[in-house]
Amino acid sequence: TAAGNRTVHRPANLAARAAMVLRDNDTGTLVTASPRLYPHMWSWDAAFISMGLAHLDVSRAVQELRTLFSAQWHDGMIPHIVFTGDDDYFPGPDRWGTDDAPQRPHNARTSGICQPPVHAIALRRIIDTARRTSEADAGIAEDFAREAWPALRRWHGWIARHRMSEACGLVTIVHGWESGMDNSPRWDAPYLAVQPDADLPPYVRLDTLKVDDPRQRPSDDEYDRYLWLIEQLRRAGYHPDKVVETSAFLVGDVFVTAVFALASETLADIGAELDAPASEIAELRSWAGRARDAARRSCHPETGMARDFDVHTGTWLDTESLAAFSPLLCGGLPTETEQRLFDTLDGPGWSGHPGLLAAVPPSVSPHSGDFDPRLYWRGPQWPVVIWLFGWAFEQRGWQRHASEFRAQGVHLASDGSFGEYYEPFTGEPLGSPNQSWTAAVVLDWLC
Ligand code: 9YW
Repeated sequence: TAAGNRTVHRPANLAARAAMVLRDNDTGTLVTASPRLYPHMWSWDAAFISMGLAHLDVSRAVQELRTLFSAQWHDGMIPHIVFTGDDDYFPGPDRWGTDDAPQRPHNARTSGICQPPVHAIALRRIIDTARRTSEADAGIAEDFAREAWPALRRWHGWIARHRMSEACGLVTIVHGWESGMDNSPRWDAPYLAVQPDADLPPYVRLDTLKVDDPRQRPSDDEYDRYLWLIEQLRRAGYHPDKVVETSAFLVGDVFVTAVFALASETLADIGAELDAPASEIAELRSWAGRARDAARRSCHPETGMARDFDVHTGTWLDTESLAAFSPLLCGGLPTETEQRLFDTLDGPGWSGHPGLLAAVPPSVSPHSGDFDPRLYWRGPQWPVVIWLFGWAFEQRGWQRHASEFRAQGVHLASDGSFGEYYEPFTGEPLGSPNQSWTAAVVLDWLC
């Protein structure tokens, strides 16, 4: 059936297509983030992908996380990319130059930064899905949870040890890519201080050759800054403390902070179910508490919107992006502030904008001067982020909001193309088609 010139698939058909995308992108041990644009494993993609896989095959789902965790650095960091043999992506492992870092894993080539820590949330979702299917599946998921517990604790410990900023309490990032929201206007001001010099080795971008319209991707000027930061990380030998000392980009990220709080609490709950040592569970809950407090303190005193913090300039960043709603993920706000944030989220600047095809928040408010409906993290809607907020709402008992996000998310993706991101007014899929994490969250919404 067609609505306007947009094809709309029925739920059963949409779920079958989503499953097909995950199968097609599966190399056996990992599902690539997308077939052409991203032929490798990305850290937070792998988490979302694994919970989609759980609806098809629980053993295959845990294998996905096992592959990712086997590339964990010796210091605990989970790297943002695990490279396959394919070299059709830039920057690849040679450009990252991680082979000389003493903490790198020896069985995989990886990038040298991280991404939002959503992995414990994926594990929770896999366990819950498996428990609904069969006792055997529940056993597979729970055994894996025991196996993965030390890796996940070390990962959260790495963040707590190296990235919880004394300046603002937020979890800091040393590259916009660590936020997962690469070219968000959130980072425009901090990137001004990233000034590549003549030492930046030359390079050729491949991403712009693989999308229909390169204007849907970050600009060349932005790429120079991204590559310059990699140069700095490389020179710091990827040593976690030296990286924080030397990076020209050092920002407290309120979204990563809220995800860390939510994931730490979720991991603690899993630990309690598995009879993990009480001290380890308490430690996770204390990290969650610190992160939640920091997210609360970031809120603008009048609007209640949460903010990032530029550590180098000591300033709060008031950008109207979806990250401003991050405390709704982890809780910790006074009821009144929380209600105000919800009203803003439902209002005409966000999900309630009358022009939207699907009533879910875009990455940037259409009322903002930074809004661009076709440009990556500067306006389009991203199904994975919608999934994350919807799941958190459900955990917190906000059923109406949770089911609204699910229904509208499915509506957005019902054309069956599994776009990387969507033009919010027309629902046109943008970036890469058959993006694995989009297929995974749609499958989860439908099952
Ligand atoms: C890139 C894989 C990744 C996501 C990021 C997204 C994009 C990679 O794709 O970054 O080369 O631009 O911004 O969040 O993990 O889907």
